[in-house]
Amino acid sequence: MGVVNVTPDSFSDGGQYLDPAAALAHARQLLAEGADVIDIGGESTRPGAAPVSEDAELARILPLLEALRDAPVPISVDTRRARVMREALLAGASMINDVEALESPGALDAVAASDCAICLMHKKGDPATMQRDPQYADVVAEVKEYLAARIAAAEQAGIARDRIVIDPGFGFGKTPAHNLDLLRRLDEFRSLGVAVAAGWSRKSTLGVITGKPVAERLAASVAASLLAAQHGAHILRVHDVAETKDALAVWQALRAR
Ligand code: 7PJ
Repeated sequence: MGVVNVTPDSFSDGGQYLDPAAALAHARQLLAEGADVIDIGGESTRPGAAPVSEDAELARILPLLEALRDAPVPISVDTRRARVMREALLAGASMINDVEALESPGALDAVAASDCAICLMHKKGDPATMQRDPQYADVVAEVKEYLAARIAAAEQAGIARDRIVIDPGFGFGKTPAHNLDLLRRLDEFRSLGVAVAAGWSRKSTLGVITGKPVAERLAASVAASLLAAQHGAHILRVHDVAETKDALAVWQALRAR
């Protein structure tokens, strides 16, 4: 899953693709590199991000969705808001990626009313404050219990299981130690019986591990994505599609014998 942020403030590529033409060119680039899904975001959810109005979020993503209507792969929209979900689905999105796991008012119904795929992500707290000393007794157990409950809520609302993806939400209210525990034990999420997604690309835990700023985290991001795949992830949410695919190809060549 290749990330296209149409935001002025996303932590790794904020501002680069705010211009619709630049965002479209970037999406086409990720498609050429072999992305299997494009994930479009119009609201930054990074720690400390400023909120954006619904209208502004829609104004950012709708032109890109229209331009990608003929894309050969599913287009996902990263949003927490029911109205944005509904409009995005009308404009051709076939997946919703929600860092609030359909908790906002009307979100379950907006997704249930369509046949789109849905990624339910765990986060602890709000983006503004979530990195202030997050605490868990057992981070894997707590995140898994939350995602199991959200799968149940989605099914209750009429969303079939085979439409659902879960994501432990690396970096969303988690310390580096929590993120590493979740990665080490990622395969335990597979027992929930739905596809598992993982997003490590350029995240701050990689900066803590390598001591490098966000612009220099490519190798660490590729390594973390490969490890996530080896630990059971089905979908990797990444900024650097070509490099990640090369790493996966080496692993797959090793396995195919
Ligand atoms: C994630 C996400 C993630 C899913 C962001 C960033 C911060 N959606 N949206 N998983 N992260 N499903 O781009 O690093 O990890 S926003």
